[in-house]
Amino acid sequence: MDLEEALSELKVIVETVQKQEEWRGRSTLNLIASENKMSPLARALLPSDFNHRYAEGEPYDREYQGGGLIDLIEDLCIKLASRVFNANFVDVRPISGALANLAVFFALTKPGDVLLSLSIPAGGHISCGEVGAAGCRGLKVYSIPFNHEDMNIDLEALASVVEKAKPNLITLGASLILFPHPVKEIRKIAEPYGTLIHYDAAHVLGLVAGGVFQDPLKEGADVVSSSTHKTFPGPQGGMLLANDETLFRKVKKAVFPGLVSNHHLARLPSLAVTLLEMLLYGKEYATQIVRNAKTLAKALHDYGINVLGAHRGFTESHQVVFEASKLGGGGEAARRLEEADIIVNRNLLPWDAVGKVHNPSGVRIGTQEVTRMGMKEREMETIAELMWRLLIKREEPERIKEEVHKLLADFNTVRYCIDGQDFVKGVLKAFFER
Ligand code: DSN
Repeated sequence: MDLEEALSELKVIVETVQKQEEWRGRSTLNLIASENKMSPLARALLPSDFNHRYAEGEPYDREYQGGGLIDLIEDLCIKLASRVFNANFVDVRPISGALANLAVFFALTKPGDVLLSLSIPAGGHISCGEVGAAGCRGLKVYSIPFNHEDMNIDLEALASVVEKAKPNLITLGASLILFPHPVKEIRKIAEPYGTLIHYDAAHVLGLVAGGVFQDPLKEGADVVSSSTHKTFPGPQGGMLLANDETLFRKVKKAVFPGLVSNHHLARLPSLAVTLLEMLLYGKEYATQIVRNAKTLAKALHDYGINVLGAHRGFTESHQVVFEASKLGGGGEAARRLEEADIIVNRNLLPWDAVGKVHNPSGVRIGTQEVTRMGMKEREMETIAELMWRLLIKREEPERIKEEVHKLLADFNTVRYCIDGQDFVKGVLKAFFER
């Protein structure tokens, strides 16, 4: 390759990043339930020299010299997370939620063991199925029975599956989760068989931090795994929490030296900032996320859209899910919404066959990012109206897009974060001058 060719490729790379900033960063209504925006300070600290360094091991016990400063930051992350989640033990080294799940499977099971988890259509994450991390560990996976009406776990049916399958581990928590899972009740069902309870909190971690959803550890989960960038608005990464030291020692060993060597250090200062911000503003933020989800769900329902969970108040989380068969399917509806710069994802619903993945029946929406940008109940009603006009009244996407941009113009600042202090202003100024 000569320099001229390299420069032309370079131009594509740089322009693509700029376009992403301009389009997804500023010009779309982001309603993907697994995304969020970091605070300006967390974002400013992300591209630091920690990107270039190694720190295998644990704080103050590393394989490399030169790690004193990351020790300080990682130790702070652990202490802050322990406070936010009321957990005796924390590991922030998994670099993703799926890897945190794999660490749990490696620590607490052996090949051939039985795992009960939710199927993907019922909301289970791919890593908890045989096609994902659980299968990589050689686990036999059986589905947790799910009540389609209540959009929650069917406890009676579960009790009989547990009796027959005698699982080694049950994974709760989900990627499609409208209501808290009955952790306490499931622990009672599982206890006689010595079954451990794992809760994947990736989607609801910010709600747990804000105290507005269930507290899985308190309710009886032995270990909680998570990513750190959905309702919890931190950098992309993973986390593990537990209260029992013997169990957690196994989990930590699965992380290192098991699955992670260097754990992508540059995200940790941003994680520490996010934990601090959640200690300050987490309750207010999480409360508004759920209020917004309920308002959006009801408004869509009032427009005749088939929103799930109606008889239970639609949702207790950040998610709103609707059935889109009459709108051409979830894939078709999501594509039409994207034409108007409204970004959602198509989603399998509990009664869908897994093979229906390209045009499943559902659409999943998350309110955490628009809430982060300051939107409240009134804006949720506007969003529902725009969706109705686009999907049901079949107005032109270009026309709706203009209104989406008008709405976004008033919501271009990340809220619920530390931003006014001179010290923070100085950091941000330095970041933008870099
Ligand atoms: N599959 C992602 C989601 O729920 O969107 C999480 O990894």
